[in-house]
Amino acid sequence: MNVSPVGRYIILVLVILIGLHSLLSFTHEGYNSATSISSLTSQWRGSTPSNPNAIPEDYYPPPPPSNSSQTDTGLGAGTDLGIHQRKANATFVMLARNSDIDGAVRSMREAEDRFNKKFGYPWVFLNEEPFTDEFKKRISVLTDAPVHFGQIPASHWYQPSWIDEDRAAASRNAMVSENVIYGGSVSYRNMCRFNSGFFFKHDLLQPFRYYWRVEPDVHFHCDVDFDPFLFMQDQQKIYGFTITMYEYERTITTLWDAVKDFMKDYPQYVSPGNAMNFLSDNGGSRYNLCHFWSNFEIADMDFWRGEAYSAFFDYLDKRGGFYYERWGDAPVHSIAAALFARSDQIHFFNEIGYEHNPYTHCPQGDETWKRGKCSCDQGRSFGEFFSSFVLGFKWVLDELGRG
Ligand SMILES: Nc1nc2c(ncn2[C@@H]2O[C@H](COP(=O)(O)OP(=O)(O)O)[C@@H](O)[C@H]2O)c(=O)[nH]1
Ligand SMILES: [Mg+2]
Repeated sequence: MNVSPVGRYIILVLVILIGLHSLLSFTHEGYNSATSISSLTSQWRGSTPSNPNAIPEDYYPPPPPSNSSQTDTGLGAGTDLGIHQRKANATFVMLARNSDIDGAVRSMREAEDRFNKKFGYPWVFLNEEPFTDEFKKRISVLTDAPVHFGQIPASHWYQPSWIDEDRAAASRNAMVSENVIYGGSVSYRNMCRFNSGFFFKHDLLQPFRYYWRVEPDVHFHCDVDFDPFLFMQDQQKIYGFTITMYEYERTITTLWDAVKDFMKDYPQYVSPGNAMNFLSDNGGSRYNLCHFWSNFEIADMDFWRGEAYSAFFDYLDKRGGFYYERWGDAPVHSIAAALFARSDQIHFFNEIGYEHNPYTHCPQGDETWKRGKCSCDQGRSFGEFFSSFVLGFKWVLDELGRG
């Protein structure tokens, strides 16, 4: 392999940095805990009996009846048969283009195999253009559950006329020249604004309260034998996630200023017991860029439809940041869930093995991983390593600043 001198330097620097990261993780307890992703989300983590956040045993199907001669019902102590006869008011939702068909089929196939063929929740597909007959045919064949295909109203999708297009174009061009991912794309901005403020207003979603967002080309690595929708409903959760991430700061330069202004203008919407400590390391003056990765969401649409979020979305929308910058639905949803709900209403679904390129969440805890017959490798969670690596730089900089 021919590597240029510059390439060699880059590889050398990377090797040194990775080595230093590993060494510091081993030798410095403070470094290790500051860079551990699990410590970031520890308030929502579960899976061990000592952690009350794990999905309660009652939500799993009872074990099959034993062959012994005892008149054993086969039901574990405390099993509530009722749970297995109830369903939540919920649906899957996927936003997709006709050209996404192959990836959409792959994602839906896995969601059906790993969960939904046992539960039969409906699917809603949305697109700003009409779905083709081919798309509908290849999707509908995958399930016995109801499937709905809807077109998004133009007013929910396209850049509004009150946006100053010259200003928006100048910002896009600047981002292109800085190689910001999707920096030049208007359709990506339409998508982020739609996912932030409009999908739950679509006619096809009106009958439903809870949704599970699925994207084309994602993977579900484990059997999900419990009903996460029912869990959300019974436990009054409003937002469920599997992966947390840092936002690219260049895309949300003024978002946190807008959030702080909103909190000043509408203090009544900021919830007691909120999760501000997930968003900020200094009580709210700076956003630490943490967010739930929203390509996976199991959440309560009534929260998005409620007074606090409606006011919040309108406030942000008026700032124009979806087009003058490139605000994503992930930080917007995450900030709202963390501020306008109690932190105990946000749930980390450790049990759901999930992958959206390039990151995977593989359930932690051997029992959970085995029970789910998971196809992911627990030891190779690149996302967690990468994030801890980035956190490592932050820790070193903070330490230098302090010193
Ligand atoms: N109908 C439609 N769906 C889109 C468009 N752009 C993105 N999507 C969907 O929006 C979701 C996020 O887009 P994706 O390209 O995966 O963005 P990324 O995950 O941030 O890289 C996926 O479900 C896409 O299928 C678009 O222009 N039209
Ligand atoms: Mg995606």
